[in-house]
Formats: sequence, structure tokens, C-alpha cells
Amino acid sequence: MERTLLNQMAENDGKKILVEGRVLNTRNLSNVSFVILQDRAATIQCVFEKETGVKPGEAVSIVGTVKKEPRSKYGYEIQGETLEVVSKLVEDLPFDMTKNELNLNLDTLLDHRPVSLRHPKVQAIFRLYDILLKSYEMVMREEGFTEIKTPKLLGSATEGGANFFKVKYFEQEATLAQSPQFYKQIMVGVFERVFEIGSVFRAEPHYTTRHVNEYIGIDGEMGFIKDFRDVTEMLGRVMRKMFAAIATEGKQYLDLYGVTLMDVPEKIPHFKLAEIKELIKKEYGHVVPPTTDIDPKGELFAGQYAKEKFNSDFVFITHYPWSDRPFYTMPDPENPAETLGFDLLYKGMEIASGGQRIHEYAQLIENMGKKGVKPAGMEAYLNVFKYAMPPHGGWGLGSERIIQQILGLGSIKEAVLFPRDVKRLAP
Ligand code: AMO
Repeated sequence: MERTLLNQMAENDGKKILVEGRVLNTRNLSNVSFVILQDRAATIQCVFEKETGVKPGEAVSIVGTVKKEPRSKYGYEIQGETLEVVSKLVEDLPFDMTKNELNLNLDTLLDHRPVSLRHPKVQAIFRLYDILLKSYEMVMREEGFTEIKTPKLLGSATEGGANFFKVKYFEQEATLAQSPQFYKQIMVGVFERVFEIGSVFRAEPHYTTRHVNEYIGIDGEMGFIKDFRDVTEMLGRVMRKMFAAIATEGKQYLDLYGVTLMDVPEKIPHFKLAEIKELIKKEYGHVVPPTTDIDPKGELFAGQYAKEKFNSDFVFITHYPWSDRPFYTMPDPENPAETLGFDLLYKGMEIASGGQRIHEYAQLIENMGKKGVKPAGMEAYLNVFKYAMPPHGGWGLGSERIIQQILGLGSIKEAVLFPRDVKRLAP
């Protein structure tokens, strides 16, 4: 008998079918027993006249007849005839997986990742993540962007600072990519509009709920822009279409977390950094410490301000100071102490950085000089600016932060399959 998937019950009503999957839970009453079965497509209850002896977690193959069952939340059930365990548990599962909530502390959840990922509520995070990646690709292609994959083993750092990993590369020392920044800019000179979904490595030794040391960046870069507003407008449109797709396709996963996604507004509010700092000071009494451009608490208040005054979960903060932005960021011609660099905040957390880039060779070299950035190792990148680069700009989104914020997860690590942090290199 061919295998039938569990989302094909309606078309098989009354028929005898073969189904396969993992047992989520079992329940034995005096004259009947239930097996909740999950496969890649859905979940269903199978009813047997006697105890099956199967344990939650085991992989099984069941033959039975499909029956409408309005009392069941699945609408149908399978009247089981035979059950074969195709793969047994050799050891008991490390924790109870049969409850709706796992309720584990973060370390236990991550230490036992291969098992905890099987829990329906944990699975839902990565089902939603899958939809996010797919919709980003779809939307970017619709907007005329070409997908690229760029190297992650580099000869030099791309973002400056000291937060890069060094690795031994035969007889040389290489750096793990802190971003696809140089390559996506180079590729604007080729394809005009490009996007990438790829690994990003950051040697940031801090313990926060929003940082991991390896994450998946979703980048975009576009040429022939008038100014940075073209970039924020494009990013806004991309987010709007992406969130609409996630809300529809991901509804069953959002429901598990009790989340209803709000539409991304046609016009996301924009504030200059200096301006929003004043506003949150006036409105909420929060003063951003002078050691940072904006602190996480300041971001929360900026998000709250956008929500209260504009009913928007999103807000662009623009014109970050020249001193805080990487050397490739275009200084504001009207005020060179500021840049045409921006962040996008979602529910009070930075989910993207971006900006207009310097596209003229002389200005780029001058800016690097002022910032003390050495050109050694960046020749191929820098040379491209001798060969007529159009005005351009783009963004880098943190994919896991988007999922974290959508579902309200306590830590970004819950949105990473196998997270890497200061202490964690396994599983
Ligand atoms: P930036 O360094 O701000 O910008 O990174 C872009 C976005 O990536 C996410 N992010 C992280 N997510 C998880 N863990 C981390 N350690 C981490 N660091 C950053 C954030 C952030 O907004 N080249 C520029 C982008 C550009 O200008 O196009 C860059 O990398 O969501």
C-alpha cells in the first residue's frame, strides 16, 4: 500500500490507508486506546480497540480506515487495524514531550536539541522560519533582485572592529565573514539589484538575548538610488509583502503562540536618531547613555513611541552619527557628522541595519583615512569604485531576530536550530 499523508484525510474518507510518522502521545482507556500521530504534513488521532504498547517518540506505520469525527479537533480520525513500530526508542526520551508546552530551561532545551526540535511548538518556530526565507526570496525576485551566494572565508574583515573569527587557512590566516557587505556592493556593479541569505559570523563575547555568534543574515543591495529613502522604501515594501505571506501561510504556527501579525504600514515612520532620542526623553524620561548611539531600552521606547503615535510595529531610525557607522556609509551631505545610515526596529528591537553607501573612489579612500581603516586586503573591493559604481544602498536583516520578535521568544537562541554562543559549540 502507498503511504498517505495525514493532510489527505478528506479525500480518503471511508478508505483504508497506510500512514507513517512519529507518535506524539498515547492514551489508554479500558476498551480503547489512542495514538496521536504526526507526519511532515499534519497530526491526527488513531483509535485502536486494544492497547498498542507503542511509546511516545517512536516511529510507526499504521494501517486503518479514515472516519469523519466532528468531536476531534482534527475533524477526522483513523480507525487503526495494525500498528508496526518501524523504529523503537532504545532509551527513554530525556523529558516529557507529550505536553502542549515543553517548559524547559534554555540550556536543557538546547543541550537536547535533536529531541526538543521535534516538539510541535518548537517545530512551529522553524516552520515559520522556512516560510520567512521562502517569502523573502519570492518578494526580492519580484522586485528584480538576483540571488547571490558569496564566500564566507575571507582574507580580511568587512565590518571593521575586532569582532571577527580568525581561522587557519592552509599557510595563511583567514577571517570568517562578518557580513557579505563588500561582495554585495561589488555585485551591484554587475546585476544592479542583489540579495543574499547566508551565514554571518560575529566574535562578540557577550551574553544577551539578541546575539549569537553565527546567524543567518538576509541582505539586499540596490543600485541607481536617488538617496537612502529609496532603500528604506524598498525595505518597507519587502517587509510588508513578506509579513503578509507569513501571516497567511504561517497562521497555524502563529496560532500556537497566540500571535496575530499586524500589517506592516504603507509608510513606516522615520525619525532621525537625534530626534527620537529627544522624543523618548520627553515622552518616557529615558536618557540614552552617552556610550552608545541607542541602547536596547531606548530601542524599546522608540518602538513604543511608533506604536502609540503611528500604530506601527516598525520604525526607521536614520542619520546615525558618522563616528558609529562603518567606513562605507555615506555621510549626510547636509551634515557630515551624521550619515545616511539607518536601522529598522520591529517591536522595539533592531532587526536591520543599512544605508546609502559611498560610491565614489576618492570619497571612500578619504573616509577610510579619517576612520583609520587600512586598505590592505581590500584591494579588489576598493578597485571596483574606480570602475564607475552607481549610487547604491542596501540592508542586512537578522533573520532570527525577526522570528524572535514575531513569536515573542525570550531568547534569539530559540530561533536558531543549533545556536553558537560564547560557550556553546554543540550540538
Ligand atoms: P549589522 O552589523 O548591524 O549590519 O548587522 C545587520 C543585522 O544583523 C543582525 N545581527 C545579529 N543577529 C544575531 N546575532 C548577532 N550577533 C547579530 N549581529 C547583527 C541584526 C542587525 O540589524 N553590513 C551591515 C548591513 C548593511 O549595511 O547592509 C551589517 O552587517 O538584526
